[in-house]
Amino acid sequence: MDLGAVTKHSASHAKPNGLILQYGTAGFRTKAEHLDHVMFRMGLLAVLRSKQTKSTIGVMVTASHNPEEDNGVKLVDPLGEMLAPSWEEHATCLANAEEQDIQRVLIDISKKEAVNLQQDAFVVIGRDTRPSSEKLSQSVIDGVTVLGGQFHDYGLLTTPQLHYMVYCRNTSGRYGKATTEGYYQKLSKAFLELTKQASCSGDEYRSLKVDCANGIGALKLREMEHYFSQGLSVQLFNDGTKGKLNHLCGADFVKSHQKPPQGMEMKSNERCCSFDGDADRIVYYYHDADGHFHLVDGDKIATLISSFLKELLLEIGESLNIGVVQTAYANGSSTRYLEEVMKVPVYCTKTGVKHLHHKAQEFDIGVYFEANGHGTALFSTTVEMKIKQLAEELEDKKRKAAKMLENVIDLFNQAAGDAISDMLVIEAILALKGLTVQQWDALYADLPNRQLKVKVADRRVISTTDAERQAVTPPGLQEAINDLVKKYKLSRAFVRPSGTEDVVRVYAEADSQENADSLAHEVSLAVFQLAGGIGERPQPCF
Ligand code: 16G
Ligand code: MG
Repeated sequence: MDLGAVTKHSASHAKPNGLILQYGTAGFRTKAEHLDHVMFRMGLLAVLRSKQTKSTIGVMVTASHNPEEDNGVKLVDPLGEMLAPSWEEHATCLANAEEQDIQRVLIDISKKEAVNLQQDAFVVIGRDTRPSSEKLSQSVIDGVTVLGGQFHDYGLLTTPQLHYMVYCRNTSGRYGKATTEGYYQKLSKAFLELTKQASCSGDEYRSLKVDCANGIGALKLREMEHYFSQGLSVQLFNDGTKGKLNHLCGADFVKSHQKPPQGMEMKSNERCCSFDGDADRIVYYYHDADGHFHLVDGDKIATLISSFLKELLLEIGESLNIGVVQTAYANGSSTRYLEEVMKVPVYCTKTGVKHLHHKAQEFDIGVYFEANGHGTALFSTTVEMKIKQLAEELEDKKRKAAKMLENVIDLFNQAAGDAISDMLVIEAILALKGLTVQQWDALYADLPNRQLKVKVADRRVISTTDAERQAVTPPGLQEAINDLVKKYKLSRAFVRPSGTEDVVRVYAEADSQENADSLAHEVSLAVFQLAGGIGERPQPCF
């Protein structure tokens, strides 16, 4: 480790005075102009992690659904997973170190993690379309090279594509080719093979409007569309040629405002979907004949996918254990439907893909989705091998079902939740089952719900347990919430400190929209009073 060179280069990526950042739910995120030093230092850290794991490590420059002025960075571990928790701590430590302490922190991490500094290091880098991303990814590269790491800069990629590249490279190409071409081919081939089995090929099933949040999803979907156009035609909106990234569009906007994005022409009963700014989230929606907007969120996606997988397994005659993983934000109706009607076990974890992903790995087949549209289905290696074998051995209908399951396994990006691969799986299932978006939506009716934010002096005063469904501190808060919830029917509410913004989030659901709004408001007031609210008292805004 040439520490002299580190010090010299680090000086040109100076840390703004007094700035403290945390490696949050999905990496560092803040205003782009405050991130140059973080990028450089994450380049350094990626080299150490690569040396320690003797594998390729990924660095993604993106702030997902945040405003265009923000940016962020996250590291991708060898099998495409999120960075291990102990390294998140190292990341925070390194990002906040004063200039004169950087050498010491690097040595400390290397010692603690027994990094062999003689080992080669290889880092792959991707970035989203933000104006600041190109320069920031250069700072990552600076960090990588100053520690003697090799790198490949993929340039513009969706976040899931970078996860895919890392996974491919660390499995010697067995999973797929580590190029965008390899990604397009793998997914499109599986999609086309799967949809070939669909008996109804009516046009209404085969075209989809996609709101790309004016982000990277538009570029990549455009590159990819001719690979799968025999099976699906996509019409792209908010493709970045005019509008601003994530502004009044994208999955986060649609989910949180429960209304269509700007710039999308929706006719009644047409199937539409939105990606977020780095294309790892997807939600569906449509307008009914009366002009009412209907959101088909991550919970309904999980339901569609898990019921399809269950049917295939039944056909094949295999009893593998399927589990569905959700968070506290999952609509109560979805949990009830999954457990009571579909008879699949449902588990709840803390918010953030890494928590759901981790839990989903416990099952033969783990389907995980956040209500906001982050998710995928994971298949254990044993299951994957077994299905491939059955697809060769079985006869007739069983063989067909096994082949279809094999296609589904190939379609899901096993390295991460991926809007593009989720979209193709959903489109294939709808075509195979001959379902319209309305029929899919009608599986169950969502309970009316409301999400609000409360500003407090220090959101860390709120701590939670039971997968964020119960507040432990401050004292009295949970009791207050319990009392409020009792006032309404079919009601539920919880609060948690955000992992990406300086606010406390409030969620409430109840038997009517009015009641959900009112419960959310009352819980906000309790947070404001008991957890040190600042600024104006929360107002009823509905
Ligand atoms: C991040 C997470 C997302 C989670 C959200 C919650 C990943 C890739 N992304 O965007 O899963 O839903 O944070 O944000 O893990 P919050 O803590 O501000 O509510
Ligand atoms: Mg995202």
